[in-house]
Amino acid sequence: MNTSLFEDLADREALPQDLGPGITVLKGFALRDGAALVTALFAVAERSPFRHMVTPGGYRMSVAMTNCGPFGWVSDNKGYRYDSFDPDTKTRWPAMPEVFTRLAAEAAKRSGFSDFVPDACLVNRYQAGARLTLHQDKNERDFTAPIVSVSLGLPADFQFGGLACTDRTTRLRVVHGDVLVWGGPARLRYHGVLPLKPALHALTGEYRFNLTFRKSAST
Ligand code: MD3
Ligand code: FE
Repeated sequence: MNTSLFEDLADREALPQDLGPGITVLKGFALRDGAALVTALFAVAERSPFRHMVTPGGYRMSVAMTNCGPFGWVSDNKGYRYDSFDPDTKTRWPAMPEVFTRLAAEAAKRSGFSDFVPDACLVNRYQAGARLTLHQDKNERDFTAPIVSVSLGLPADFQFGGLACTDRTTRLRVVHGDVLVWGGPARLRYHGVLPLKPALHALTGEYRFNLTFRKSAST
């Protein structure tokens, strides 16, 4: 039994309903598969290496990225988009590992999205200081599908805003194995990741990785 008012208040911070409708936090959902997911993502990065993409405005992103699956998210001086080819290797992105697809579908199902079939998985790699400024994920053609995020390695703090970039934001600490699903009314909410704090993780060393599973194409 939790008898302390302060503990109750502190615990409320982590409850999914506090983040608003359409957001499901599955603490530790990927823990059992953690090592397999990390091994699979290293294999993906061997074929399509991590790179720091450049924003249309000319800034080098602090987060390094790669992709797997039929489509990959890319950014360059021409804009943001999904492409079936890796611009660096000029070949198709590596296939989505089976352990990725299965985990994403299970997490979506648990969150009320019964047949989520992602066609893109963006793999983000953070090292100390790397961050993602507040943004919306709106390059996908189908906003009825959710996005599933899997955190691996070092912890990070997510920033959640509203549907307008000026809406106030709240924070959520995510650790290795945490899975977040956002869809429906939350699908276009602004979000970001605060600068990674330096530390070491047993499986990933100095890095945090995030997998985001998306349905980029319609039908
Ligand atoms: C959406 N990546 O790649 S989603 C991205 O940790 C991206 O690398 C994050 O945002 C990362 O586009 C994982 C984080 C997130 C957090 C809260 C949200 C997305 C959200 C709240 C509402 C909608
Ligand atoms: Fe995003």
